[in-house]
Amino acid sequence: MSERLDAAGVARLIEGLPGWEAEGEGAIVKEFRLRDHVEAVGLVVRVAVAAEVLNHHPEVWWVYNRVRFRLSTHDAGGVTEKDAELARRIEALAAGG
Ligand code: H2B
Repeated sequence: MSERLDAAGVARLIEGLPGWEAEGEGAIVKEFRLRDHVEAVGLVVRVAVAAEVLNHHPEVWWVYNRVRFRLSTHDAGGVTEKDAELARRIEALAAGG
């Protein structure tokens, strides 16, 4: 199991992840605004596949063209390197990669 980051560790992590915010020490979140609903569907499905590959799954809030991902490692009770990896993957997918 990955170890949970403390507040300083979470702060360092999101420095390298533009637009991501810490929700205390417990989670990191980012909301994406896509061109339209279909673009949002595409991002959600790509992230779902990536999450399955990584065996690490985001919470997803989704309304029309807005998608918000909340990442936390339940097993560790906070943010870990697994969340960092998934956030980096989400960034790449949102950028079209
Ligand atoms: N996703 C997240 N976000 N946190 C977890 O602790 C987690 C997960 N655990 N996906 C995984 C699956 C676990 O349930 C399986 C058994 O490895």
